[in-house]
Amino acid sequence: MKFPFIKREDPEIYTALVGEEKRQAEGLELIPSENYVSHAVKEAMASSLTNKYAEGYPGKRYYGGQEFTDAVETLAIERAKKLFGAKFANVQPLGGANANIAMYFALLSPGDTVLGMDLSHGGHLTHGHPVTYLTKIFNFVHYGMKDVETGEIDYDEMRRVAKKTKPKIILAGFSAYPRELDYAKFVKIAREVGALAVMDIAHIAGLIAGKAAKNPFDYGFDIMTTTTHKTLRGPRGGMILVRESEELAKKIDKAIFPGFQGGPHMHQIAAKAVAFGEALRPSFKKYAKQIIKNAKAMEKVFKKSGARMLAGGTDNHLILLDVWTSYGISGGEAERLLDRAGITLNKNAIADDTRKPMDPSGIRFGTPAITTRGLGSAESARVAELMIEVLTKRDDTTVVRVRKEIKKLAKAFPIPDSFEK
Ligand code: DSN
Repeated sequence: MKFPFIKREDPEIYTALVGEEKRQAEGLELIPSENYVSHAVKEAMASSLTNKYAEGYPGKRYYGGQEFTDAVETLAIERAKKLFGAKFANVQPLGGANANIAMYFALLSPGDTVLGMDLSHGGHLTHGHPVTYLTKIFNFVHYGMKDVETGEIDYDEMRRVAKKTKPKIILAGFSAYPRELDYAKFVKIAREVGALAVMDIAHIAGLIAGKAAKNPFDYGFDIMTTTTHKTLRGPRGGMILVRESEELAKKIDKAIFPGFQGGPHMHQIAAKAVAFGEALRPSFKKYAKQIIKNAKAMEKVFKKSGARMLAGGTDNHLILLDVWTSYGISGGEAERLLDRAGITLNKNAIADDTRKPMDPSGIRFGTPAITTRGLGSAESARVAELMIEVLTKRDDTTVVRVRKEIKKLAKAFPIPDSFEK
């Protein structure tokens, strides 16, 4: 039985936990930033390390009793460095937003400029959206796509803005963009204006670690920030990697602790170490490649049906489908319909969307979680066909029929407890 202690001690939470386990087991997860972790990762998260305070870093802590925390954090750091070809790693950020915020404060003074990707073209809130407090302190300017039908970034505009605004950081990375970036161009422009090249790899960290996508460090990027729970398939958390500068690494460490955080969440760091160990296995490379193959299989189905995808398709793990243009329904309605059919994804603005963020023109979905379950190209294509059926017919009979087929697929591909060596 799962959760025997919670069942006894807290029946209300028990009911919610069991409900969520069932929802995850019986439906298919297509939110591109979600995944399923191994039981080994879960065991680390549930370990007694949650009881421990460990402010500081291995070998230099502010509390006693650090024999095992030091071993855990050192292993996490060493594995992260190996995975990403970094000289330094800070594994303490509590999440991706924290990692980005600390990175800005480590590298910038108030009023300094950051040139990042426009949120409406796929960037992230922490890349300088006016709703964040970051914009009260730093000056964010943006670049975007030259052509939303191909996804090509406007590098000429990036250079022009960079020369005019003299940013201290040129930031690459996204949470809703389906193409690979031209990293050499980013670095060239950064060097021309004396900026640091930083990439937020949160979405594609697993693709990079699994060598299914290019590594920005190979092109001279200085720093990468990331979450650890998306394609990388670790526990919820963040991380900052520095390619080679010890001076930058020291600034980052200081910004994380004592700058922004207190006691590191050692149970999460242990889980990060376990997940990084899994990502170093040969099977992780297969998984990373298959994520892209599965996304391509879905792309093919949508392309054939004449649907409009942002950038015309995908090079990575995610697709942005313009359901408003393709099927005449809003992203919100599509999200709800597909949820009822057992397919979980999220509504998402399509570049330069004229609809509101709470009910935009598109949906965003991806293949990391279904790939972890073992679905291949044929099954991914079938999921895309079922999505089209729901989005075009929209009646209860279709929704119920598709839900049944999704449940069958989910049963045939259960969430794994562990991964191949
Ligand atoms: N919430 C994450 C995502 O879904 O992409 C980004 O922070």
